[in-house]
Amino acid sequence: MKTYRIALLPGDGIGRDVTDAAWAVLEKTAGSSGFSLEATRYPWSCDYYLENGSMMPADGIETLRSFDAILLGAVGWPIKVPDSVSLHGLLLPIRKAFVQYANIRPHKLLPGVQGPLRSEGFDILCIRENTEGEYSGAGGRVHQGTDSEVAVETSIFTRKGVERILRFGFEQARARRGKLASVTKSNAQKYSMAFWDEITRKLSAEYPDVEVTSYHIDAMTARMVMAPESLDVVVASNLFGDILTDLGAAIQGGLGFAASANINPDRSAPSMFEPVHGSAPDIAHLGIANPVAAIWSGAMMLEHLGEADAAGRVMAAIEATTARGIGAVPSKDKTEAITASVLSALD
Ligand code: GGG
Repeated sequence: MKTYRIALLPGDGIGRDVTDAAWAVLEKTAGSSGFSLEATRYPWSCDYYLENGSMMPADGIETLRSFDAILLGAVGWPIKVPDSVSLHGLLLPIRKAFVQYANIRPHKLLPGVQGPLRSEGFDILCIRENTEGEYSGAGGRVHQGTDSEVAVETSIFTRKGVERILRFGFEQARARRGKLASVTKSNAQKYSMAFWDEITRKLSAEYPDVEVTSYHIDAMTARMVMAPESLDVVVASNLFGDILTDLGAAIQGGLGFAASANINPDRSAPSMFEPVHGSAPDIAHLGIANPVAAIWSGAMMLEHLGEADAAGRVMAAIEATTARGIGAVPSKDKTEAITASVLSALD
């Protein structure tokens, strides 16, 4: 029997609650699908930082490299560790080291979930550049604490990085409804984002079957609210993609429904799967976090591992659950009840 080795990084806050839920569903699915999953759990988190002075050990990346995939909960607990330290200490280094340059985030309404919009028939695949851009971490501060203090942070856009994420987007659009929206702010950011637009135009010649439209980020935020059904694949930079996909989560009913996959398309290193939401310290360990986004992320992991039938079974179990109204309304049902319903829908 095939066994997949999975690194589990529950992280902080509700990350721990929803990872347990997702793992229960994945294990049961594997058991009835002819493969097995073997989890190795790592406690890397803000608590780990307080004890050890870093978010993960010095050989953390090398430890993770041997796994088939990584399932992560959430990172951050700002009263313990500044958010910039926890993010740049765990999530971002993993994405960069494993060249997980495509962050895929689907936005659509699950059955029974009431979104805030009039339009219900949308199905958007946001693809966020995940290794460079505004989250490159290049910058510094001088004259700290004085009136002359200066903070500089440089966004880095490389031809290789922009071309590969756009190409990934074109391929996804080709496999879906054939429409690609490329998002920048190139009227204001006249070097980096004009460069992105230029590469979009160049690649569009290679994909004559894909209808390409370039949007400014401000226009795209309005479009996602006013006419989400007009969108198919949306490709954006690291920062813009991060922001747009919280908006995407909002139109699909809330952050508890937004799943994501950090993909290494070349498969030269493990990919990582995580709900879009953060650690939500205010509701951590109260048993009320919605595990749907984490379970859906787990389904994306199975799909990536080549277990498409099992992934489809998990999605069907999620849909059967929300269609019955369980987990469909934010904060109404307990984590345990939603998980139990998904588990029983797998029978
Ligand atoms: N579950 C992912 C998580 O912990 N998100 C918190 C966050 O702020 N992430 C920033 C990012 O995805 O770049």
